[in-house]
Amino acid sequence: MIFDGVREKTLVLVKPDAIQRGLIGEIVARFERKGLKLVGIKMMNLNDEVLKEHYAHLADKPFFASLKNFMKSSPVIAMCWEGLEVVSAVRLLCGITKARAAEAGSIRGDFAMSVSCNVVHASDTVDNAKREVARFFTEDELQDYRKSEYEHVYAEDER
Ligand code: IDP
Ligand code: MG
Repeated sequence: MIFDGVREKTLVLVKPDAIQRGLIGEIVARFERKGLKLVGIKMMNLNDEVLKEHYAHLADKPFFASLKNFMKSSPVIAMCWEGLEVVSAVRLLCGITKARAAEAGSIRGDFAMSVSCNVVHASDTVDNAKREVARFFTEDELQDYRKSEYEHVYAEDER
């Protein structure tokens, strides 16, 4: 039996800079090798409507228009990853917003130099993750399956 904590979900976007630089595989591999479970993935074009919602907390910033243009400059990969405390685990894997100051070993720390072009988006809280997963995926786009490696990724009392 898998307990509900292991089913926590988070949203990750592979941003246009990473698509252009051929980093999709590298980024997906970071989450896979951590032991996370991929439950949804698709390539999509973002529009102003979804970006206004997604980046509502930045709407009054001077860089908001250029952020939207950047996020519309090519398709993105939207992914939903699942695991125990996955929201905070994925934020740690991604590193801080300003990529050139992000910790070496993190995705932004290893692959990016910019504040804006920082290769990935990851949900920042459990509540926002719920909203963001629902924004980018319908229920039937999210898979429910058994991952056999879980018995090695988690201890008995964690899964
Ligand atoms: P986060 O992506 O690390 O959660 P947020 O503050 O939520 O950071 O900002 C969302 C995105 O907006 C960032 O990832 C980055 O692409 C862009 N952004 C944030 N701050 C700046 C800035 O000062 N200049 C330009 N772009 C920014
Ligand atoms: Mg954010």
